[in-house]
Amino acid sequence: MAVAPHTFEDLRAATLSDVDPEIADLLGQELERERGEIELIASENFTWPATLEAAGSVPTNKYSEGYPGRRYYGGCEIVDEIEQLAIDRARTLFDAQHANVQPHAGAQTNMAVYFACLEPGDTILSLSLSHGGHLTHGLKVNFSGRLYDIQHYGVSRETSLVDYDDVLRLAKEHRPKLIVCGGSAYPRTVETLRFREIADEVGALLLCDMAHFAGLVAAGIQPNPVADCDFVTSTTHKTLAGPRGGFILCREEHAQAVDRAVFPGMQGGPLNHVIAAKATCFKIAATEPFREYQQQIRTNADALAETLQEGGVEVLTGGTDTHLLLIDLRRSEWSGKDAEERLAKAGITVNRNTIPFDERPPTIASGVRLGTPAVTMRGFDEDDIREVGRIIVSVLSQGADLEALAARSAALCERRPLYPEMDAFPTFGAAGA
Ligand code: DSN
Repeated sequence: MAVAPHTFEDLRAATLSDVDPEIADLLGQELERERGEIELIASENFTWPATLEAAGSVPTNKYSEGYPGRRYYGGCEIVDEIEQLAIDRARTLFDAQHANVQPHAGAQTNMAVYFACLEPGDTILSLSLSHGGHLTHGLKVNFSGRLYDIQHYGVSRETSLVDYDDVLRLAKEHRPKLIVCGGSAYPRTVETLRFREIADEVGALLLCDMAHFAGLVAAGIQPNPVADCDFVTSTTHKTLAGPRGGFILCREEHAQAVDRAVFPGMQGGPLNHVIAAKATCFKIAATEPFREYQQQIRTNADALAETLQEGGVEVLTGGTDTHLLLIDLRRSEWSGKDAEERLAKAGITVNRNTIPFDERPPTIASGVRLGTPAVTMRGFDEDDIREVGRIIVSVLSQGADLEALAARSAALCERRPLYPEMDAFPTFGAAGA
């Protein structure tokens, strides 16, 4: 349709660009932004065309409060099958006794676990945000910090690694009801067995938030936390490369409490279109090509850490066991904010990040967090990521020609096109027309 729709009948047949050219154009612009920048935000990824298709599908129309076979609405036969497939695939992929695939995002997964096993005022022991934790692990301005008594462990000043003896000491002192491990900016393996021993010693429950490294777990590259933990929470859109969403794995004994906490405890109607896309994401994550993709994420992360250090840029803990690493700028002339802004001018997207014992506030920060899932998804190999590392080293040097560096970033993006087939998708193809 070339002209704006005027009637109800027109609207029922119209495409997005017919109805809302402004939004269609912005979606097209976002596609071009994603294509044209080197995306190193460690929590982001470019999901598969197959999951995009599922996420943009008709179950968005369906209400289905409840769970498969136990709904409060009619007409749920098909969405029951969709959700059951997602549950079964999640359980199989991570070898879990129970899965809840309804949480809308990562924050809701942690909220549901807290609601399932804690009362307001109960004590949680978790990694502090500035040492690599997460908002929902007890930041004062977050619901978690407002509702619960939060005690934090941190990393060692010398090694920047979790000090398990100190975690045990704090656990004995504070007797938490729940210990939380995992986080958003911890580059090394989370040793869940050590946490299990500590939890058992003080009679605490254990939650691992594996949102960042779930893809590596699915591929068998990072240890699976499920056996050691009472609860495991995750998102589907980070290393796991699925749609934006969350899911919870837990032991059977907690299944009913978790399900009740999600619905009716804190969410209403599930996002059935997103649950369909989660099912597809779990199916893909069980394949050999997915394992190879995750292996390349790891190889690229190591190559990036090495190249940065060869160029004199400090990397916290000297490297990474995962997909993410932290540049430590404390001994440089730049803050995290400076670095983020300079890198953006050179065509590289990152986020500033506090590093342990940071003296700068989070809005400025002394670190930058980098991750390789998104660039690896668009096909960057070791040579490409080494070139990215050299560009970053130059950006963080005095007198860098940021325009020339941006041209080098653009050349990499051109060589490794993102979503080359996407112009065939009607929604995006019409953008800007
Ligand atoms: N905001 C995400 C991250 O960047 O790690 C975590 O929720």
